[in-house]
Amino acid sequence: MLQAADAGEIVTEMMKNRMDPEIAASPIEIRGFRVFSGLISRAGQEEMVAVLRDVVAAAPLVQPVTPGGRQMSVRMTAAGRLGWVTDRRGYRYEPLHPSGVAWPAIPAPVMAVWRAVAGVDRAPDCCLVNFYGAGARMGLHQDKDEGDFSYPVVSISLGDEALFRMGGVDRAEGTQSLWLRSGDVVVMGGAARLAWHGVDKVRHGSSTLLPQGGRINLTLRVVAGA
Ligand SMILES: O=C(O)CCC(=O)C(=O)O
Repeated sequence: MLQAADAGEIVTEMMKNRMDPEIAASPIEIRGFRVFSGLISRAGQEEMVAVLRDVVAAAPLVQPVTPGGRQMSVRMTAAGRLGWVTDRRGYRYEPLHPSGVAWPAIPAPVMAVWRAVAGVDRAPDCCLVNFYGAGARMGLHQDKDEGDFSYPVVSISLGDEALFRMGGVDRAEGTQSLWLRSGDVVVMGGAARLAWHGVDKVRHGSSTLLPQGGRINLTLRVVAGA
């Protein structure tokens, strides 16, 4: 956990990056998923989109296929030391974008969200960037390609609203759904770290953050040992 001495610095960093410290201190908990509704202000979201444009310029979005050959509806790229990729060879983390270039660094405003909510003294290795255009969704899955599940996954929503489905570690457990809005942050840690989750649908055009509509989701992950 972060030391108490860091708390003041984290609040200062939150304010600088237009997060609400009161929301950061009082998430709601659903099945172990910690939900920070409206953590990032509209101005903060706009700043984040601006820096993400640089990420996408350096490492363009790709529409990957699963190991089974099914094309995903979501387009993806990444930032950080490692990026998550999928193709016929499998799901894995790679040090290079499929084009052969290194992934860009995780932008500072995104790192600030990690520091505000992750509660661990370790930086993430990967920021997976998912872009949901009209009709895109993500099936129920577990995030389990990382080497150490003691660190949380931090998920940031920007743009159109998404119906996020949360289950348990056992796929047979029931699920519960929640509409995630732009500026919301979800932490999947502890009992929820290996919980099944997915995005059933996105209300295309429901947010004005992205001029053409669409949703960006960022997931920050520690990929220890990779
Ligand atoms: O888009 C979301 O809210 C969830 C993304 C996700 O589950 C993932 O990238 O593993």
